[in-house]
Amino acid sequence: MRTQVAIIGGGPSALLLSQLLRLRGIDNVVLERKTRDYVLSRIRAGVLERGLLDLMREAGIAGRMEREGFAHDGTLIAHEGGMFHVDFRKLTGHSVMVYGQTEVTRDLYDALEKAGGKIEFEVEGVEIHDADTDAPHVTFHRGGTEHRIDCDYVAGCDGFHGVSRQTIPLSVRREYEKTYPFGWLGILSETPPVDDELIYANSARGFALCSMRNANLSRYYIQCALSDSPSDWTDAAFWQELKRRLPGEVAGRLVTGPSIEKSIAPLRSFVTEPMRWGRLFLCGDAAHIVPPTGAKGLNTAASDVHYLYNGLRQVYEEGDPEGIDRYSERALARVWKAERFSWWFSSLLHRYPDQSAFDLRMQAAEIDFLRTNEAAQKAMAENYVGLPY
Ligand code: FAS
Ligand code: PHB
Repeated sequence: MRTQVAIIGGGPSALLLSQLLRLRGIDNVVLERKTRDYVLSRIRAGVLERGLLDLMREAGIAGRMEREGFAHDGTLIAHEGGMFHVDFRKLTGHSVMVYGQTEVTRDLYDALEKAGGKIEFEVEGVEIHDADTDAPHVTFHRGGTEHRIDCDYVAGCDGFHGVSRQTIPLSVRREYEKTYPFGWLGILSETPPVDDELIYANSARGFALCSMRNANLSRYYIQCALSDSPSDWTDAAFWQELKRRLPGEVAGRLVTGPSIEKSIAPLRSFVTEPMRWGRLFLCGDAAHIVPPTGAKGLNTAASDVHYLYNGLRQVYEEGDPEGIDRYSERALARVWKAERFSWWFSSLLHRYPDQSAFDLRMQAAEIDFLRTNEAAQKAMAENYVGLPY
């Protein structure tokens, strides 16, 4: 088989890139190691930045999001029993959209299948060959048969545990990492959200987040120990702990119910440089990871897709390699700002085991400054709605 762009991975980065390329007549094949249902079963991001909304419109898959998504003009931040609102719309002129990553991925799968796009599920042993030459190729096997795809370029959209980043020699790669001494225990429940807005809470017992997917599907998170597993937490224990971390007037109106999904995500900040090696381009979680506090994971994958798609379009349509030659530089400039915001927002809202009394006072002063200072709120809002591409 031959294609112009071989795309490794079948998550949101891969599917959005595939859809955009296909609309410009650039042939591509997506290689996903799991099944469609498995990919859709992973409950992940919930908040979409303006840049991703525009990309979805450009990709022609924004219809259901426009109908079913919830525009949010701000967020609530709770601390020590009090709560204040940061008004994104007033401060930046923009809002964010609450529409689950699962739904974005579903919309992309539907578009790919409707357009007759090429995706191979349940592939095994993907290997990227000769990425540092003008004639790369990819091999994989399935059901005991080896397959080869010759291509012009390879997009590594296979997430943090994928093969693409590992293909770049260690002598070329520079990796930056910070791990956090806690995780997020998240649940989905078919209950009405506790508030119209998201609520980020810093409490003496740890971080909590109240989010949602629709008027009767809520998403809640609490900071938990890394040693915890979902089975350590009954629903009753989760709800009790969540209520203890929220202001009383919020806890009092929380509607609880059985969890329909319960999982723990570790928190990590990670970046690999460069995001290009020869004709291999890393995109999304394959290149970088953020703690989910700032809702930047999926959204930063989207900005990578924007830069890579336009670079590939430029080389195929105009014969100009400028976009792909500057891909890593452009993508990383925005990635590092997302890393900074996610690290800052996580530092602001979580309780760390090694925090001194002074550290806690600094955290409280930072939250109070955000509560009382419009410039501080504007800086937070600009990052949360998404910095320009
Ligand atoms: P993905 O990891 O989504 O997709 C990679 C795909 O590649 C997967 O389908 C995988 O099966 C496939 N793959 C891997 N190796 C392969 C191989 N060798 N061959 C073929 N296929 C291969 N972000 C937020 O903004 N908010 C959140 O609340 C949030 N919560 C998260 C919770 C968890 C548990 C995790 C892991 C991430 C969370 N994220 C969140 C971040 C998440 O949304 C990612 O940023 C987003 O999935 C990135 O998309 P992709 O880059 O497509 O990577
Ligand atoms: C979610 O709804 O899953 C969500 C929202 C905001 C975040 C992280 C996760 O910062």
